[in-house]
Amino acid sequence: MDKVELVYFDLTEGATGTIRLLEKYNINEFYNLAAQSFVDVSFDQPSHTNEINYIGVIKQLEAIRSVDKNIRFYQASSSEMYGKVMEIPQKETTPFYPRSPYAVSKLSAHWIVCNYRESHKLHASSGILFNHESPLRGEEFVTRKITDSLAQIKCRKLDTLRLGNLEALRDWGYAADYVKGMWMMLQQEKPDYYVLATGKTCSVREFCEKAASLLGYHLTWKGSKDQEIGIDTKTGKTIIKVDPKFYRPAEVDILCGDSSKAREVLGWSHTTDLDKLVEIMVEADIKRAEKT
Ligand code: F7E
Repeated sequence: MDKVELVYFDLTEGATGTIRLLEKYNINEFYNLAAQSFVDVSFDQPSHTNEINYIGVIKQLEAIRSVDKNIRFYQASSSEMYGKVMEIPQKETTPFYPRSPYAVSKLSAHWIVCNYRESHKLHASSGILFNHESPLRGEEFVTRKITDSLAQIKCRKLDTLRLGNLEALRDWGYAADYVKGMWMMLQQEKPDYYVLATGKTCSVREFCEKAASLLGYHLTWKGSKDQEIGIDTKTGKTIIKVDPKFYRPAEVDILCGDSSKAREVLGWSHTTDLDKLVEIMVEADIKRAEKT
């Protein structure tokens, strides 16, 4: 930690803020992971989302272009760009069909990075990362919301977990694997873009079942779509309720990535599968719930 220095920085500030930072710290690798990253919020805040996720990226690229074109840049592109998917699994050549202002802003940024790579010869790479999770994930995202809430229910600190669409399918991986992949991209002689994914997909419902089972629950589902409930068969207690307020105006039904290119060029592959990931998250959340 003594090698890390935290500084105040706002990527909407303008290229001059970044220029000062780049000059002061003599940076040689720049990882842009900053974003308005809540997909559902982007439907209500489309301009703000675009300002950060797209215009913010242009400002960083312009700063690098002025200070030192040898600074290597990583852009966090997103599997959300595939949206209403044109093929399964999705790879680098799959056409994009964004389904939210968030996804549109990420796609714009993806193309501007490609443009700076081609027109200004910047070493700018993008990782099209499928969902990557860990105990550090915010509770606004569904995996952490599930593991945290179920752990709290187990410790009698919460009554029920309310969720939206249980049928959405996601390719969930472990964030630590993906961070390594980002670094690998910037170690390449040539900049490029790569899909990082596990190649397996699982529904929100199945994720709930996996997490619940690790906590000693066995879920049975009852009721129609908008009023479905998840009951623990042993106790008969309702622990999950569907709440349509968490539905999105346009949903991404299925994401499943093919990271063959990353495997072949970078030598990257994931090391932690979904079952292990759920275990890591549940273990961390039960410890937290017991302490608080
Ligand atoms: O939703 C469904 C929801 O918010 C996953 C971001 O990091 O990964 C993330 O985007 C699915 C969706 O992640 C709830 O409708 C059901 O289908 O965890 P999420 P996301 O939207 O896939 C991508 C790669 C990014 O780039 C994003 O920045 O779960 N779902 N019930 C719910 N989702 C939430 N948040 N809350 C619910 O109660």
